[in-house]
Amino acid sequence: MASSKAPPFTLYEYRASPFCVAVRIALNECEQNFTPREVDPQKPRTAAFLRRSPFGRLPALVEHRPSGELSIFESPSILLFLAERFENSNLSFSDLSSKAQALSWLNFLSSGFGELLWRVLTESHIYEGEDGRPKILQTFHEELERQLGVLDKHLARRAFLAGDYSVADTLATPLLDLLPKVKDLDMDAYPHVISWRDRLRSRPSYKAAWPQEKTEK
Ligand SMILES: N[C@@H](CCC(=O)N[C@@H](CS)C(=O)NCC(=O)O)C(=O)O
Repeated sequence: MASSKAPPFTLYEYRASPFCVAVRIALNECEQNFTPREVDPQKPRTAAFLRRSPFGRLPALVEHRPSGELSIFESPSILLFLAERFENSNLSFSDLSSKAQALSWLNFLSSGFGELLWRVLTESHIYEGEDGRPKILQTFHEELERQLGVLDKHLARRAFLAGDYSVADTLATPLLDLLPKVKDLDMDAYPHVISWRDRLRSRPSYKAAWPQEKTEK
């Protein structure tokens, strides 16, 4: 029987953003319904939105509680919150050491790999042809290859970053979807990263994050 209750969460998002995709996957892993609220990143933010996400960035997750709203911004914080909030979900940590492992990889993906990927894409697509850019791009590209090499070696001996599936894999999923956009990147050099990406994409939580849409190859 359909419930008349409003979903407990509202997700303020820019649908195509990898950080917002990661939160949708996490909500699905925790089997939580949510109301999506699309925010146009080009338009000025409302005061109400800025109270929930002080820098005006997306995603922001709001939990509606009897005592009031809880707002969380920054995707790693949202993922961590959901993992702790739903202790019987696929995201919950089995013990402190698996939590520490997952957080190490989560932070690397958020500030290291994710940041680098964004720079490579920006340099190659937006500033293509400008003086001085190719050298910078080459440096970023080499670092991306180095990081993918480390990930590949790590994943040769485990199915997921921290052993079992965790929030780190959740954030990785939409970041891996960006790799085909990187020019001159030979993904065949990273077979374990490719099988990991395929394992992540085959999860129902990923498919449910893109209703009525096709997955980009
Ligand atoms: N570190 C943030 C990054 C969020 C982010 O960069 N969001 C973009 C959408 S992809 C955004 O809100 N851009 C608009 C802006 O910065 O004003 C997170 O993980 O949540």
